[in-house]
Amino acid sequence: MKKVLITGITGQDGSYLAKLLLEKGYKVYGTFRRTSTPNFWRLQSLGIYSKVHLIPADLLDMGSMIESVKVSDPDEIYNLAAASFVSSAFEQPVGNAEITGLAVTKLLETLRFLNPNLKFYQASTSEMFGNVNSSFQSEKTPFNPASPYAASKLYAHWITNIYREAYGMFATTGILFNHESPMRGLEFVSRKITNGVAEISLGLKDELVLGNLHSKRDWGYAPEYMEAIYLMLQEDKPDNFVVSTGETHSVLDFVKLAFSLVGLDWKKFVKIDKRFFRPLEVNYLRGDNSKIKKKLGWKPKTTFEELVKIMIDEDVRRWKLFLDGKSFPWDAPLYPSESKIITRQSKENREASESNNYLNRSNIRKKTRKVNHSYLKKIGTDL
Ligand code: NAP
Ligand code: G4F
Repeated sequence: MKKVLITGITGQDGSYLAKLLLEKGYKVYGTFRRTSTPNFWRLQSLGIYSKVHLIPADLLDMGSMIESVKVSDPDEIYNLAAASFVSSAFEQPVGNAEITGLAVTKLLETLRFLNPNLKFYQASTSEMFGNVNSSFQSEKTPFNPASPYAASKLYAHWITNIYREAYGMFATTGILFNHESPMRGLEFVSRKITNGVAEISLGLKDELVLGNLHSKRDWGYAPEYMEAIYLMLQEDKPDNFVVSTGETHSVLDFVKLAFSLVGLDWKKFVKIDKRFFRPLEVNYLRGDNSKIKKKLGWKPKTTFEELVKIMIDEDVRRWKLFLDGKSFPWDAPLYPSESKIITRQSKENREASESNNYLNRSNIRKKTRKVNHSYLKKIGTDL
């Protein structure tokens, strides 16, 4: 049975990827952060919460990341964890650089030492293109990042390419354009709109406050993008791939469509607040997906109109459940029982230590002693 480690399994992509890989017969491990409010609603909603193996780890804590690799001993790692909200990277640029950028080098170093033969995926982003003068962005388009998040991701992207070339590691990147779903966080504009429109349509709210309506994005459907990244790691050689729909739409297009789907006029409800504008904006993104189509046979299936409808329908359904007195999964956060979490003390961890040759502590100790011994001999002394 193939084993996979997904960093950021609690996020939108992590949860869909976990579902996909479980369906493909993988043993799925995922890292999560211990927080005061548990964040397992996506895994619960997708019905896979009890099927994945959870390892507490934080990208800021290298020891915990090493531990997660050691315990899972994976064939493939998908590094999806990141501080992924662009606006908040302007608020916390240093933290973002450490989590989204530098931590990737630490992870690659860990793999270089522990298991340079496994397959590694890095979640790169179309944000790295920033504001460019090309109507489509491809793997060959020069990068011009326009946010601390994009700069951090670009560093991570380059370091992944460097490790591939310098050490021959299987290190692949996917340059994914925006992808959305009912599992998207509420802070991102797509879910903010569909959730807000759902509430308005049910009389729970009477306005939707947004920022810049004129930027354009290439919006795809998240589960399909997880198929694309899975295909990347089934290749014989590592590479960089753009994943996109090839279409672009403005935030205003999204708003108009969302309101029209519930039969309302957007102008009556949408307010603009400067609070939601960014110090620097990426105005236009549209990806050229010809490489992935040609090399991996992947292509997007869900249209923009279908995507917005999927999200609106699900948000309306959730709010109706709420009005009927039934809870959302995230109203009843479930913390995994301690027996489900693999910790440094747990049996599974101890077994992994014993069985992983490259990490067998007694082996390491023996080797160290041997090296010291011969070194001492060389310099004319011995114990
Ligand atoms: P997401 O929903 O925000 O999920 C991010 C994940 O990273 C969460 O599981 C989060 O854990 C985890 N995380 C954050 N900080 C961490 C830390 N310090 N240590 C360990 N884990 C941490 O993002 P997503 O939409 O699934 O995106 C997945 C990846 O693809 C990200 O790297 C993102 O930057 C990149 N990407 C996304 C898109 C897109 O359109 N969605 C496009 C291009 C690239 P918590 O649940 O505890 O917060
Ligand atoms: O939904 P957004 O916050 O996504 P953004 O900034 O494009 O980033 C997402 O996609 C990237 C891939 O290109 C990922 F790498 C990244 O991790 C993330 O998943 O904003 C989209 C657009 C922006 O132009 C923003 O200014 O919507 C505009 N917008 C207008 N009003 C708003 C709002 N964005 C948010 N979040 N909230 C608003 O009220």
